Amino acid sequence: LTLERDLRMALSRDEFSLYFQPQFSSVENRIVGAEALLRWQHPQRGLLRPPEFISVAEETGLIVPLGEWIIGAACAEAARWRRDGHGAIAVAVNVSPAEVRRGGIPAVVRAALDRSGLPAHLLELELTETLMIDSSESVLSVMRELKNMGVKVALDDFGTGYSSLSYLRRFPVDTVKIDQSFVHTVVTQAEDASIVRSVIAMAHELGVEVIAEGVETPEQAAFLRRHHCDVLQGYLLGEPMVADAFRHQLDQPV
Ligand code: G
Ligand code: G
Ligand code: MN
Ligand code: NA
Repeated sequence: LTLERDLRMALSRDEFSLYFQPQFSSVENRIVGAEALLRWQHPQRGLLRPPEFISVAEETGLIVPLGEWIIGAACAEAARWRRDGHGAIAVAVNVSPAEVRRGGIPAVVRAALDRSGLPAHLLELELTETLMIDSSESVLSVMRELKNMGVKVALDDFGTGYSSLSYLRRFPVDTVKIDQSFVHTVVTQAEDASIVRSVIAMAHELGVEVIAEGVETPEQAAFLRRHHCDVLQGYLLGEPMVADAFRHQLDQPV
């Protein structure tokens, strides 16, 4: 209850911020995007990560204004990278199932793009497979609206759901993000190596881009490059960082 009360005030008190984790092209080894990750600087509890408060935000409906803030802030930041002359750096935003089910996401995205001036193709929304288990018709129509705008859709935590492959067939997905649990064991477990190789090959046949998450070792990165994974993300390449630090990293020559 106190968390709910605090959450209600957090937006007006400007306590939320976005961290950015770099995403690298595996071929060129340069930054092609960043995943925005929400943080809450709680006045007493310190820096909180989404698992500590996002479910409360969903249950109370606060996820709607919060989600609006997140998408707006992410677009504004990515528009700034572009104005600073860094070329096409995309921003990926996590959207929770509750946000999509409540509707209104396409309008929120439209407003954020208009306000920021960010080209639609530089915004990617990360949806989870849990969203697609039920409510598939309404989810499908949201995805189509986003696609018509030119916004990209990524399937997050890919491979952890019941029927990941069927989602890929049914939904208009631009990108899959191979879940960390596969990436972490890709050089030690033959089965996971097979799964990752197959997912990459299959996604490419369907014209879907592949991002590997949770890349922590040079061996994992080498495996993924060898099997033509398009984009790498993980502590090896860069941790989530405050906006200033990410901009600073963009300024560095590779
Ligand atoms: O950095 P990490 O601890 O941020 O993220 C933990 C979890 O929180 C992940 O599952 C991630 O997808 C989720 N998450 C991070 N940022 C956001 C956000 O802005 N909105 C939503 N809905 N989830 C987020
Ligand atoms: O659910 P989602 O994939 O959006 O969550 C991403 C989460 O993974 C965030 O909490 C982020 O901080 C974390 N993360 C990012 N890179 C790595 C990594 O290399 N290793 C681990 N263990 N976690 C990571
Ligand atoms: Mn994500
Ligand atoms: Na993920």
